[in-house]
Amino acid sequence: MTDNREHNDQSKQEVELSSGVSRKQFMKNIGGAMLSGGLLAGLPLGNKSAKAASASNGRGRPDAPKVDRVAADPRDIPSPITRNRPVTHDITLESKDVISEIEPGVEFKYMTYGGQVPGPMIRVRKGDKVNLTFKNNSQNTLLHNVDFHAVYGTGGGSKATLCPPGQTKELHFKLMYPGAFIYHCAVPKLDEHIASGMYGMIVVEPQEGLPEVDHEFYLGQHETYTNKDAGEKGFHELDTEAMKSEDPTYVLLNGEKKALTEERYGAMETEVGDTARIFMVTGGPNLTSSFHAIGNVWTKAWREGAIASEPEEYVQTCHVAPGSCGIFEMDFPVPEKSFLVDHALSRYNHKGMLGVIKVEGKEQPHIFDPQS
Ligand SMILES: [Cu+2]
Repeated sequence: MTDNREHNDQSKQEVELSSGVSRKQFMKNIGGAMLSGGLLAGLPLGNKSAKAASASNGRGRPDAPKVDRVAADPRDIPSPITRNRPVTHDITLESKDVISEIEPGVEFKYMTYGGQVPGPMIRVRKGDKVNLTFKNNSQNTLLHNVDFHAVYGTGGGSKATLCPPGQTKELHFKLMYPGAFIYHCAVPKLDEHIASGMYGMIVVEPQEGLPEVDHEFYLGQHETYTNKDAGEKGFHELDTEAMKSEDPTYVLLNGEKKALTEERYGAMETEVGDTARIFMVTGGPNLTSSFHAIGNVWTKAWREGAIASEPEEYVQTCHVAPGSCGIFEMDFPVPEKSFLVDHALSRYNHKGMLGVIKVEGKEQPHIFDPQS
């Protein structure tokens, strides 16, 4: 009886979470659909496009709902877990193809989980069970599925969830080990699907929970390969030749160029004296992030999201490999704008990879005194 009630309480939370995302996305789709249509025909081709056009398969601009934003809100994640008993979660994950902008004027067909990049963060506790419903939206055109690195079993569930458009599949699993893990699409052309945005994170908290912090932020890096130059206006198609050469057009944090900065949707905000935890997932499909906070340091770092291990302390730059995650804690002793970059810096300088944490508060000249 008690078990049942716990199950129901938790189910309700999860269902509200998933339907909230869907509702928000639905409204975006409606708004976007009214604004979209035939905007980009007839623009001149740059060097890269001219070259790529001759090799193009001629698909052109595909038909998918237009949305204004795919960048996941880094604060829109489930709360830390405080319970001390296992529960069962009913979780629905839906794949959605959408057209959106990598940067203003640059359209791309994203494949997503839940209409956002990275896909919704799932948060559970070691020992919990999940009843997963995977839905492939009926407006999609391709097979999709989910491979959870948090799960023991064939393909991390990718075979069990393989699903044509308009259908749903179910998978039941138990979380046997703690950590932060990627989930991603794993169909035969999996590199194309991940380069189009199909990845997210499942956090399996250890039974003792996570240390208390003032803020948590959810970030994902992936790179995409298009048939036009970065910044060239128009519809960009995925360029499989560039992908095979691992020569990306864009390297992106939360799916769009400089999404989490003041010039787009706003920086992440903290105050002097606060602490923050960053959940970082690298989708790839090919590039390893050299993740670094300019003007700051990872106070604690759990590489690979291996939260059962002791953290390393005061780490400057951490590799987050494709198909992996990192958990990083930060202190903010002085006011600043900390730039989160991939320290392979051409990815920041030329390919769009940047997020900003704004730290507000009183200057602390005994720690940092710029004398100006
Ligand atoms: Cu897929």
